Amino acid sequence: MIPVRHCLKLVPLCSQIRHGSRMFPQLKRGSFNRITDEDVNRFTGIVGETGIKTEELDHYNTDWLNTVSGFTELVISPKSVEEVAAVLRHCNERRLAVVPQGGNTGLVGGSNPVFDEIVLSLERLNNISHIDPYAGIVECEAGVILQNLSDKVGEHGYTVPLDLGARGSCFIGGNLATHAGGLRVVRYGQLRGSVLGMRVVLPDGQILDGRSNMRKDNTGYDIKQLFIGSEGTLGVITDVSLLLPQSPVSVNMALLGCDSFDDVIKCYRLSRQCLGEIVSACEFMDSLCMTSVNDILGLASPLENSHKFYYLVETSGMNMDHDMEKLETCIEKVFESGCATDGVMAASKDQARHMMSLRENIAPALKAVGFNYKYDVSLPIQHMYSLVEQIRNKIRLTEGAFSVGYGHLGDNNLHLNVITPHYSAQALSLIEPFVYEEVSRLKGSISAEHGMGLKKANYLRYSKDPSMIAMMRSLKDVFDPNGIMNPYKLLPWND
Ligand code: FAD
Ligand code: 2HG
Ligand code: ZN
Repeated sequence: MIPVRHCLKLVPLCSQIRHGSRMFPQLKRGSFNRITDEDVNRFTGIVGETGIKTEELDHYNTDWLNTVSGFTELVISPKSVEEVAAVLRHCNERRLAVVPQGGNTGLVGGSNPVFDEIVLSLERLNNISHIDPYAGIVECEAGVILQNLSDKVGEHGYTVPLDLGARGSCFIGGNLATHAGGLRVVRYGQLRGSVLGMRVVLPDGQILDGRSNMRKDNTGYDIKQLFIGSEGTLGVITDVSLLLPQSPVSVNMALLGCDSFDDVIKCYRLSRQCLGEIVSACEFMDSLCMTSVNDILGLASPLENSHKFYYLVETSGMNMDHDMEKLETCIEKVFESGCATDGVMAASKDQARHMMSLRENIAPALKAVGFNYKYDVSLPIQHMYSLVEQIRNKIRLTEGAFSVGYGHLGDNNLHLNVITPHYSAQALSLIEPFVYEEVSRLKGSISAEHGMGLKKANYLRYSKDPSMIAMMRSLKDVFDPNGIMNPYKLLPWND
C-alpha cells in the first residue's frame, strides 16, 4: 500500500489529459459535416454575438477531471427555448454534431466534445421563473446552478431534493440529464420522482412541452422520464418543475470510526432502525479517503485516532430536542453493540458542515494527486468493499498506484477510485473489464449515478440485456435519426 502522502504531488495538466479520441484510438469521427463560416453566421443570427464563443474554449473542451478533451471551435449559448430550437434545427439540417453542456462537472467524459462537436452551453438559460410557496414547487430553466436554486427556494422554507459536492458548479439541467444521485437520495428518493414537468427540444427543433405542476397525472406515457438520464443523447432539456421538500429546522451529524466494513454495515443498520424518518445521509469512506482529505486539503478529522473505516450519518428534522435525543440514543446503541470504536457528534452547524466536507472533498483531494480511474457502481451492500480489496490486490505492483472506496452506503452506491501518478494503460487493463465483470456477476449496476458518458459507453452490456440496448437504440433513432446529439456517448460505439 502506498500511503497517500507519498503521492502528494501535482502532475502537470498536459500529461494528464487524454483526448477522447486518443484514449480510444479505435474511435473514429462520425460522418458529420464540419462547421463553416456560413454556419457561424447563421448561429450568430440566432443567438447574437454574445451567445457565440470561438476562442478560449479550453474550459468547454476539457472535463472536470482533466482526463478527456476534445477540440471544438464553437460554443453556442442560447438565451431562450426558441433559440435552442433554432440552433438545433440548423445543426440537424446541416448534420453538425452537438454536445449539450451544463456545469461541465460530469465524471464520465459525457459533457465534452470528443472531436469537433459544437458545444451547446445552457449557461445563459438560468432563470428561476416561479416558486409556488403553497404547493412547494419551483419552475426554472436548465442552466440554473444547483446552489443558486437551493439558496432561492431556501428563502421560501424549501430545499431541493438533491444535493451533491458539485452544487456550486453543476446545473439542474445537467443533474436531470445524468439523473444525479448524491447525498440525499436516502431521504428524498431518486431525482426523477420529484420532477413534475419538463420542456425539451428535439434535434429537429421540435419543442416537446411537457411542463406541468401537477403531482398526479395519469394521462399516458411519461415521456419526460426518457430524457432524465439520457445524457444529452436525445434532446436538450430547457425547463423543469420540481417538487420541493420543506427545509429541515434541525440538522445533526455523527461521525463514527469502525474496524471493519462489516461493522460499518452494522452501524448503518442500527442507525436506520433508531433514526427512522429523520435520516438524511448515510455515507462511508475508508482510511485512505480520510488521509487524502486530511493531507491534501488540510481538512482535519474530528476523531483523535485513525480508523480503517468511517461512517457518517446525518439527520434532518423539525425538532432539535427530539432529533438530538434520537441521535444520542442511536450512538449509545452503536457503542453498546461494539460496531464502532470511536465517534463524535457535531455540536454546531459549523461542525456538521465540516464533517460533511470531509466526505464531499474526497473527489477533489484525489484529483489533485494523479490520474483518477473512477468506478461508480451499485452492489449488494455486503459485497461493496470486497470489490475495492480485489482491485487493490490487482494493482499492488503498479508503481505509485492506490485505490480507495467510499460512497453512499444508504443507496448501495460504491465509489471505487484508483489513482496512478500518470495515466497508465497498463493499470487500466488490470482494472477493466474485471471491475465490470464482477459488478455484472453480482447483479449490480456499472453506473449508479454518474451515467455512462464516453468512458463507460462500451461497457453498457454489463448492466443491460441486449434486448434493452436494442430498444435504447430504437428510441435514439426515433428522437435523433441523424445521430447528431452527443455522439459516442452512453450507447456503445464499438459494435
Ligand atoms: P455536465 O457535466 O455539463 O453534463 C453531464 C451530461 O449531461 C452530459 O452528457 C451532457 O451532454 C448532458 N447535459 C447537460 N445539460 C443538459 C441539458 N440541459 N439537456 C440535455 N443534456 C444535458 N454526481 C452524482 O450523481 N452524485 C454525486 O454525489 C456527485 N458528486 C460530485 C462531486 C464532484 C466534486 C464532482 C466534480 C462531480 C460530482 N458528480 C456527482 C457528477 C456531476 O456533478 C453530476 O453528474 C452532475 O449532475 C452533472 O451536472 P452538470 O450540469 O455539470 O452537467
Ligand atoms: C461523490 O459522491 C461523487 O463524492 C464523486 O459522486 C465520486 O468521484 C467519485 O468517485
Ligand atoms: Zn456520489
